[in-house]
Amino acid sequence: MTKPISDELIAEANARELVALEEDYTALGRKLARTGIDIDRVKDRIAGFSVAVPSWGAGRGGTRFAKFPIPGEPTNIHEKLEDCAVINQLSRLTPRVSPHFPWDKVSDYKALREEAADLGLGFDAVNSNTFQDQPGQAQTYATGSLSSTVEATRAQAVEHNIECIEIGRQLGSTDLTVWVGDGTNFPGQQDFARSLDRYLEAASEVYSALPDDWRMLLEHKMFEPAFYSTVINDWGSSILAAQELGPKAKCLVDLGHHAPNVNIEQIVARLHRFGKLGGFHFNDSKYGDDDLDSGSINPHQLFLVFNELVEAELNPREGFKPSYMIDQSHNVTDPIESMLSSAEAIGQCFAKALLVDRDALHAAQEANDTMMAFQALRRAYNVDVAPILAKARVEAGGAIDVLATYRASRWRDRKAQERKAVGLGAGIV
Ligand code: LRH
Ligand code: MN
Ligand code: MN
Repeated sequence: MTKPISDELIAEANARELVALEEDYTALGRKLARTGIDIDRVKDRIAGFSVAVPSWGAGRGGTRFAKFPIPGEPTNIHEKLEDCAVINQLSRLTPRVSPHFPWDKVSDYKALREEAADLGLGFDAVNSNTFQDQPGQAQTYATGSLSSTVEATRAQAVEHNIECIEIGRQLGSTDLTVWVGDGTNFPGQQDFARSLDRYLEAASEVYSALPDDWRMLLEHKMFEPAFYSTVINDWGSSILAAQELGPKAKCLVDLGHHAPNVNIEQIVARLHRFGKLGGFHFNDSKYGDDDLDSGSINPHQLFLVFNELVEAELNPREGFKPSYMIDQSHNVTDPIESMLSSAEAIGQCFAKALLVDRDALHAAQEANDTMMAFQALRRAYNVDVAPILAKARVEAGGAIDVLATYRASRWRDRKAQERKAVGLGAGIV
């Protein structure tokens, strides 16, 4: 196996932190034991937890105004995989990469899978792209894709999604994530009902091509690029479409794709209640689909989402198998550093949700003791769980201080010598 960062460097960095970590872990273990929690069991759950990283997040993002590349940025899927391997090697939380097509197109997917495996990585959900035109493409997506009024355009979008499934099979994926930007900018531009009819008919053709063990994850988004109406605009349209398509169709919740102030944790509980919670695109947002780093704006919301996920896992109803992915745009940071920090934030929220005294919470809920129900959540949220994550990491060969170790490795400087420079231009959506 190829390790991008040397084990010796990680071990040296860890040696400087180990005594302090043991002290902190022991102290936290004592504190948690007083409330009947075995810290090692929480640590074991963290050791078994993972979140996929997006191939497109490995490069510097940008806005529609500008992109500011950094030296050493990856320029193709091979270099992106290397950077993703660094994130996983240090964090031990991100063993899978979610690819996007045609952005990550190569000629040999079997070889790509082997290349990833050699770096200690597998592939997560494949993402199709029918929101941009590609050079040489027969039909334009200017009129939409799966919902376009143009039959040949819909057929092209269906074909692209089926090709993504085929690529995904070769990569070892079992989920196809479908986000369409289809929608309108003017009242009257399209008929709401007929647009959805066209989407459903085309999406059902994609659905029919899914292998038995695959899922189709429908990702809704309220607006952008369409600013008046979007075909799959919210979780309501998403779950209705998923119910119409069949049991393999589930809903994917991108945290930045909702109306401001929407109660996302309640949406999570609702989707789970009806067996339709398929997965997440984690990121954070202040205004819209900002794609900011997970937990950087509203870590409490992220905790509340994980609180619902822990509840859902305890009450599986029709199963519980959500895919966890990061979907961020790193405009002003080194993407590796952002994803290290984000994976940590996501893992911390999961750990905190595991600390909630569920018996106390449920008893308070039954007794209508509002304050004590809230305090059950508050107590868990207030715990600094960093030593649990660090301990799980170091036991799995990762770094105690992921960012300091990454900087000590001088990875980006070294890559700046080897990789060709990225061109200027607008970023991704
Ligand atoms: C759309 C989205 C979707 C795309 C990704 C690049 O805003 O969240 O998941 O595939 O961004
Ligand atoms: Mn997304
Ligand atoms: Mn988005």
